Amino acid sequence: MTYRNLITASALALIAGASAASADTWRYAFEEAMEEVQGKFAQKFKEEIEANSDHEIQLFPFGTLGESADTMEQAQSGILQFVDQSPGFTGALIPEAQVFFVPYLLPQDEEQLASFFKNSKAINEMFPPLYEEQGLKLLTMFPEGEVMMTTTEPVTEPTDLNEVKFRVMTNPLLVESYQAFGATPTPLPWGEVYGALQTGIIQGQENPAFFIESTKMYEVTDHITRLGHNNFTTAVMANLDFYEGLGEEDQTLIDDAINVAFDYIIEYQQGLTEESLEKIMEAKPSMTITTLTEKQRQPFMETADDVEAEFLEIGGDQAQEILDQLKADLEAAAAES
Ligand code: 6CS
Repeated sequence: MTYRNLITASALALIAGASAASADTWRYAFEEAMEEVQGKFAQKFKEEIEANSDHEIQLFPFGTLGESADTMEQAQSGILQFVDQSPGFTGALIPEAQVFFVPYLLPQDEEQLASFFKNSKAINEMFPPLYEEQGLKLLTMFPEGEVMMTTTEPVTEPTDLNEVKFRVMTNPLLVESYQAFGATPTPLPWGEVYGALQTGIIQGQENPAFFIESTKMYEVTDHITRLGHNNFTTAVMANLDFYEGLGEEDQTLIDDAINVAFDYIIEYQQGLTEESLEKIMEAKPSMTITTLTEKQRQPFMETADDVEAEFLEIGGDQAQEILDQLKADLEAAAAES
């Protein structure tokens, strides 16, 4: 090799080295299994990032890094670059995020919901600074489906929840909401729910149909009740220092991948609730699925004002502004559809 070629080869090696150094590995944890909704979103995000850059995304499904409280700590400290966590758990950290547990606030119509999450000023403009105070960059929030109760005894009215120890996520307003429904709310991390139902420590829990099916909640409860009180909301965040330390190109890469994954997950969930309920009935034909009538829903709906008032008490400094904006956003989404 001539001296000149040697110099060129060394320069090329240096450039290759430099670009290899900027091909980073980013860690992303979520609260569900790989083939559940959060896992599907994460897989699409990974696919987009890896197709459009040299970066690699390492996915950590539920259980691999501990419970939700653990992954949140890891994301805040920068061990994880990305985390998916529901306000059901983040509500204790960001009081305003408890707003998602005012019953009957979110609509059931999936198109309306998708439009609300995509365009909401509360979600896209008011929540991000609140997450930033906790060292987190809020990237998106998305719905995961109608929340249903699964219980060991049938439920058609609040008195049926009397004495029922009902597992809820560790969110103070969710506790209030189940108290208002007449139950004895029992906040537990997800990993303890199956065992607690199996051993009779609790007699009920709530989740979307896909999760009731995939986590086999029907094995340890006998009745599903659809009271239309909520839709499961989740949020994807990045560690704030990590995100702010990136160049504009990488920030755009992440934002674009989030947008693609958002559209994908909305489409992925079309028909998922009914398919999941069918699978549950195939696996356990004795399971009952009861959709409460408007009249039966009435006493549950009547608790909403008190829970909303409680939100204004415990929902942080911006509770009122967030609630007002969220309602305006919901009205806009309803008008659009
Ligand atoms: O109930 C829970 O704790 C869990 N439910 C869902 C749908 N996703 C993750 C969360 O941990």
